[in-house]
Amino acid sequence: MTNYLRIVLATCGLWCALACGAAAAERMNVLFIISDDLTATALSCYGNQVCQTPHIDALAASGTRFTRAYCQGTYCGPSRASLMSGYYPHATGVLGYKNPRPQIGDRQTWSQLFKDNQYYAARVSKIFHMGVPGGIEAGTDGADDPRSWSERFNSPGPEWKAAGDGETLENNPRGTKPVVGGNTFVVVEADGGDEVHSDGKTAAKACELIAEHRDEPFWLGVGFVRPHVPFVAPRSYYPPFKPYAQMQLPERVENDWDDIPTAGINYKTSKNMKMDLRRQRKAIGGYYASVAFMDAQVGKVMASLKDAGLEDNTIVIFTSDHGYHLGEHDFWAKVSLRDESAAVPLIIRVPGKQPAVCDSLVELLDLYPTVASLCGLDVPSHVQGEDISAMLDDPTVSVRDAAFSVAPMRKGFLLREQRWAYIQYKEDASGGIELFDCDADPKQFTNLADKTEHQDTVKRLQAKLAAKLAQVRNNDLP
Ligand SMILES: [Ca+2]
Repeated sequence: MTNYLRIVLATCGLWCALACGAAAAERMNVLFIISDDLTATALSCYGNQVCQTPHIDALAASGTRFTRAYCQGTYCGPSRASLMSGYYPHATGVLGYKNPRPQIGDRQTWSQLFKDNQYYAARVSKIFHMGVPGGIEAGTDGADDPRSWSERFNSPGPEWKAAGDGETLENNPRGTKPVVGGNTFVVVEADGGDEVHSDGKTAAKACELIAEHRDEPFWLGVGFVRPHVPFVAPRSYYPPFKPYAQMQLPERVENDWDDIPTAGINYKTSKNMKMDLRRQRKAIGGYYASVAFMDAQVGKVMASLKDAGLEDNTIVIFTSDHGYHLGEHDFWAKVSLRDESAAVPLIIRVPGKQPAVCDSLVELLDLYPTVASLCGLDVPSHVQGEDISAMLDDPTVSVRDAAFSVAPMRKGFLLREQRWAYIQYKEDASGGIELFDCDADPKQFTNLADKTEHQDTVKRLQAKLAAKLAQVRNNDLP
């Protein structure tokens, strides 16, 4: 009997060792890198000829790069609350700058699911909303959700107060205004190195955490705040974009605003920001320098992953919370539902999978169920996104025929199909409608919503949008 027991115990021990070893091998880490206010059009892997982003390009070349990924809200608060909670903004009602915890109760956020499954779940800097630059200057937690993390780290930085040569471009036509804080177009060519700034500190902390936690499964969120305004970067990132006069403004057409409903004129424009052509060109150069600086920080984090020997055991995601206008239609910044603002860069690299470019429509909301399923975790039933992991094996796979995004600040809704972009303002469309044929008019210059021959398409998409919104609101929340 004793011998029998010994054999049984030994067999159990061996089985446990094998099973646990196999489980550990399957427990891939997750490295989630999110930039702030980054338009895909500013990245060289998405075709930009001026702004070179070699580190993000390298990630794209070794992963799947999505060309039609859309955010669910076109500014920080709702977009981040949505992708982390798994709910669309109109499901939770988080349309502003709050975390979604009061609305979701005990339901798990994306990182919390991993934390609850024995992962080390940490964030460095901005994952849920944080005010930039104010919250970054203060080094505070912003609209964070403490239950999402095992540990969290902020990265205070000087932002617009950084020493160097600064200029306020916005609402400063006479050039008399000093460099200011807030949500303002300011460019600072900063003295000193990367480590002076929030993103330099974020990269350093992320590298440290990867080395420290290399022997346990982790979900690490790394939030860079550039290229969000103020455009602040060390001087060394500026030479490719100077003199600023060489920066090319986007193609513009006469009377472009004539067919855009009032609500569709973006909240920041060349006109209301009083930016002349010199300032517009400098805004583009300053934005690009911030992107190049952020790209260099991505490179440091990727190098630390390689140094830790974790490249073959870590899913890497790179994205932004929404896009950005750099002068298209004389629009600047975010909020708009045009492609430059509602689309996001998205790269997903899963060990063992072939690099690819995927043109299928995807949403940031899809990250939570996709990454959870890739890591073998049960996806909570509340999650409203789709599992797109099949696209990582075959980029021709499609799981949705439209992406859905909102701009609550303008009561705007976007339904983006492969061909059509349908935008309406107010739920009854009384604030106006825009319809673009993105095959014929990829830069969205001609609003077809009033054209007789397109009334069937308008009606179809209006009904489809109403059905989508009803589906979003039909959920398990009280
Ligand atoms: Ca943002």
